[in-house]
Amino acid sequence: MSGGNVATAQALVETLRRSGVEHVCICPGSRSSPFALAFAGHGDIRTWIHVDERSAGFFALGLARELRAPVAVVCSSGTAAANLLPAVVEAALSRVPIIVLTADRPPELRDVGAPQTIDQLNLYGRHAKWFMDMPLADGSTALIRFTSACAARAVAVARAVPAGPVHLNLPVREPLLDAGAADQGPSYVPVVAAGAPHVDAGIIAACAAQLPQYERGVIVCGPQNDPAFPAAVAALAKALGYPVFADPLSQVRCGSHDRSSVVDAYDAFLRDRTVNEAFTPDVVLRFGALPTSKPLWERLQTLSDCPQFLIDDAGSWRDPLATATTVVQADAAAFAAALAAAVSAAKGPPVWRAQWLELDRRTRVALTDALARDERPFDGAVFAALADDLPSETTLFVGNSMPVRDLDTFFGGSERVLRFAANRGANGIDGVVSSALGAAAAGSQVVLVLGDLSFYHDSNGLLAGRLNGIDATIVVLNNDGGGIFSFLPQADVVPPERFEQIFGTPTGLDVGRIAAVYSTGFTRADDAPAFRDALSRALVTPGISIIEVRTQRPENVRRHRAIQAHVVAALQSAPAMAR
Ligand SMILES: Cc1ncc(C[n+]2csc(CCOP(=O)(O)OP(=O)(O)O)c2C)c(N)n1
Ligand SMILES: [Mg+2]
Repeated sequence: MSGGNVATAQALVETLRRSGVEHVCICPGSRSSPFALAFAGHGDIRTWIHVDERSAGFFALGLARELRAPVAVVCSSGTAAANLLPAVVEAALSRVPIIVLTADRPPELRDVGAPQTIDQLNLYGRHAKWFMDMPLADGSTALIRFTSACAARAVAVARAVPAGPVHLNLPVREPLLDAGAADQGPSYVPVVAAGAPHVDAGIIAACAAQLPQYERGVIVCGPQNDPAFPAAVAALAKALGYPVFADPLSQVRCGSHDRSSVVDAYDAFLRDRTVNEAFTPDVVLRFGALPTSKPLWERLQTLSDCPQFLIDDAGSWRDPLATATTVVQADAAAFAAALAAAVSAAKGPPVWRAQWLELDRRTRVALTDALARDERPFDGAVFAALADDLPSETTLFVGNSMPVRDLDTFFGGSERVLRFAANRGANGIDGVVSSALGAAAAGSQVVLVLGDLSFYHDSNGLLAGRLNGIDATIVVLNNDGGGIFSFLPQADVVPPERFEQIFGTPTGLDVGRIAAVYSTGFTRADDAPAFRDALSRALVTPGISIIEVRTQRPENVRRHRAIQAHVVAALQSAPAMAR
């Protein structure tokens, strides 16, 4: 039957669009032609062109996370599809809805040595929430209806809590494009009705009765991507009288919500032994993923007698510390808002909350003071400058390794509406450039800060800037290798030359030349004023602007330790903790 491929592709694309997919990343290839053309010809779907599938996957992920909506990716058969695996893994773990559409050969060409043909069935294994090997198109009404149903279902599954990636494998028989096929539009588009998050009233009543009994509580907010969450958790903190230890990626540190309970310098003050020991809450309420700060989660792990509530989406279990004594499976924002309303009459003793807020203030002053003592380029100073200078409505995207940790330590809260993002599902150093450019494609002003190896790993992603006209600022913290390893015990036991070879891995790459290859802007900033100047210019310059800050790995370790020593000394004079 003729017209099958084109009509089926058009039904698929139209149903995806009507189900909420407004963006697609398309990678070149022949086998995927019907789908690529159906997307590109659809007037109401934004198309983003990528050559490298690995970058395309991460771009889709960054875009979908920023939009909080599903994004599709289309690629050809073979290793093209295999290159999407890292992004699928990250999307699964960081709960981002992406719809992966891989073209494939028809069944008679599988496993018989046909070119560009690999086994694509369940290619992403359990990392995909749903997989369907679609039937070959035959132009029949029955198969077109089935295709539409699968497209609607794919979006529904990707969105369903916890969100994640789905995979449709699309075999296409030649001729790929049936001659003369006209766009008829689908006659059948199922609509999925998904309800708003609902929190069980019984659970709220039980928590509302129990929690006010604990005077010294603490709320810990890990990575979260729900705009409704900060205000809800602020209301809960106020109602209970608890401080909120907020990871930057929780979106609670910065914004126009009530931040009067927010503590953001805990990563530094919990490294002080006396303070650490004094941190003995009666109860912990933990929301979302595990916070970045190792001193915080290590301390939570030692609080074995303390009830710890973990509030996370139904069907998930993010408790690697195995400290949760009660797991509440609920939408975080809805739970916090409902509980805040239910305990609104209660009030904790002000001294407990106040003393952590005061310690927080003193720690931030000590950190600022320590940074001011040395003007030489330092990763922490970059984040402190960003905390001062980033305009409202900016998304700060950070790479894994040291950047996400330095963000945690050195980026204090503010009233500015800032969003924070990182690929913290699998913590890869791959795909960071593409994910950040994907976030920029959502229309946000994006500043990305990442290490030199992470930059190298996804420098292919920079092409998206030229192909798709994206504006973004990229700050490369260039310490010529993996700086994080110098903080690990390996650094003390492995001989220096072997350490450099295996862990340091200096590449000697010239960031300026990479920038030139991709025709991006480039500035090297050698001190804080030069950085601030470069940043302010980059923020108003169209296209991609790269700012390189060169630092030294061993020196970086010394600076971190000196700053920590300064904080500890400054806190010695802090008033005694309540216990
Ligand atoms: C895809 C991937 N490969 C390897 C690692 C292990 N890894 C973690 S941090 C790191 C070094 C990163 O170096 P860079 O981006 O320069 O940041 P720095 O450590 O210097 O801050 C490596 C190789 C990883 N997380 N992801
Ligand atoms: Mg590095």
